[in-house]
Amino acid sequence: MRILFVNARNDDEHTSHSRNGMYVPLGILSVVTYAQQEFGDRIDKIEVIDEDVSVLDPQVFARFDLVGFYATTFNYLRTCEYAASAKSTGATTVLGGPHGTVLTRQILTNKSAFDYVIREEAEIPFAKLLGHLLGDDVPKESIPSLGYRDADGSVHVSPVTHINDLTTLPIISREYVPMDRYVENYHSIYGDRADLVQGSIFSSKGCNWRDVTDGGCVFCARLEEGMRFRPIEQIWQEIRSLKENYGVNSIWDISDDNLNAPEWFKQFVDERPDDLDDVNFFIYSRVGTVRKDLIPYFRKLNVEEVFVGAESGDNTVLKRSFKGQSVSTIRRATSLLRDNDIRFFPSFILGLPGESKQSLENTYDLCKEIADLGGANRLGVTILQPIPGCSAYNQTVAKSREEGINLDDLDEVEMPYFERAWARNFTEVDYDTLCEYKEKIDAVVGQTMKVFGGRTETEKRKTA
Ligand code: B12
Ligand code: SF4
Repeated sequence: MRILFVNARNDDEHTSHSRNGMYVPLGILSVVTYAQQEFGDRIDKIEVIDEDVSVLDPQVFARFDLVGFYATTFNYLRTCEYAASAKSTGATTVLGGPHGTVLTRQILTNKSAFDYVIREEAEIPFAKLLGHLLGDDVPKESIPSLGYRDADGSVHVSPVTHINDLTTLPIISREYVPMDRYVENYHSIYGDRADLVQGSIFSSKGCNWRDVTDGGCVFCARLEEGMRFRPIEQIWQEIRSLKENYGVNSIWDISDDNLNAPEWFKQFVDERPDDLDDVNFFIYSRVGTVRKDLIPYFRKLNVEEVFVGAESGDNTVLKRSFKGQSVSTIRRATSLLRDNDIRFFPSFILGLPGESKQSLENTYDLCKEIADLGGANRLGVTILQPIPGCSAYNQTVAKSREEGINLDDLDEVEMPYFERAWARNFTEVDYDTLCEYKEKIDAVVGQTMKVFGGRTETEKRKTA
């Protein structure tokens, strides 16, 4: 069996992320590592093409029997094109990742290019599917998280979703991707950080806040329920191997919220082996969990920067977004970090529920205030995108249904429609006003800091 995994580059209409091509596709690599461990010699070869760092020539599909694709909503159309191309050479195709997880039924109904869709965490379901395809006694119906079509075209989606026990998975291998290219891309954007060799890991899955609020922040499309942690010893072992094999000296922990369980975090820091005390970290946190007692631990871990979801400078909007924080908690967290010389990267979202001219003004003021405060040298501002998997997407679909527009059966999500429909129905301003404020914030904050968060349509037209 010859297997190829593909992460297609983003569809043309979507701008790419500030960190595209700088971090390896951990999800694909985890599925590959597990498959290799379970099947060893029964697999003739496994290759990975990450189009964020390599070019894919569709002729390549002819060399493989099975092609697996990772898709978000933003590279889904290109993924469909590639899957059709792979199918035309006789390969079996499998789709995984967030888009297929949310829209499994729609995809299998509308796109014959995909033979299988695996929802959520795929290490074990993919290995079972591989067993099935290799002729082992593994009926398709028994495979958790699997969606497929029967001979008569009817769609089946397993009612059982497999949830990984994170203590049993192997360390993710990076040997399938060109590690040096991610580092080159990082240096080309962050020229002042030529000393930094970055690598990513995940220490946990899940977010407490999402669990206690039944879905969490209105824009969040992260899917896993419940909190799970990897063994601390294994995480440090993985970091050691990144350091030894690739010279990594800076870790981005992509977990949903690194301070979900402060006591776990403290233990993680305390168990850091001495030979890794020169590695630094970029971590994520909700503002509420940036606490005084954690500051010494940030120091001990060499935390370079804390990404904090500030989101808005308006309390009403924050409340309606189920964010669980207020402007004063944002101020408290940013000041605490600044006062302790720990850099932070605040991000804001425009177009939250109930957004008005006044709330946009409040956000504009808070962005300026944070820029003046010091302590951050970059800031993110985006306009809310109702992506499949988040509550804003479900609300937009439901509202459109009321208006006689059926979006329930679609697998292709036209983001400009969703963005506008969301702004029209759930905010007090129109989409153009959101763009206007994004440009205003970019302009004022951009005088002293790097601003991320994509371009508005006016800006795209200017450079077209
Ligand atoms: C790290 C990350 C990134 C990195 C990606 C680095 C890389 N090359 O992978 C960067 C910063 C570049 C990035 C960019 C973007 N991201 Co991002 N990202 C994440 C994040 C935080 C973690 C993903 C991760 O690595 N998890 C750890 C691994 C082990 O798990 P996993 O990826 O979920 O993989 C499992 C399954 O998906 C599945 N699987 C994965 N691959 C495959 C392949 C096959 C064949 C199969 C069968 C299964 C399978 O099995 C895996 C193992 O269990 C998630 C949030 C989250 N918690 O998932 C958002 C997330 C995936 N990103 C998201 C988005 C929207 C984007 C952007 C489009 C943002 C933008 N506006 O530009 C871009 C574009 C990326 C693209 N090419 O499409 C959304 C996707 C929502 C959606 N419906 O599409 C998420 C869910 C965050 C959110 N907004 O809520 N992202
Ligand atoms: S955006 Fe962050 S804090 Fe909010 S629910 Fe998602 S992971 Fe949790």
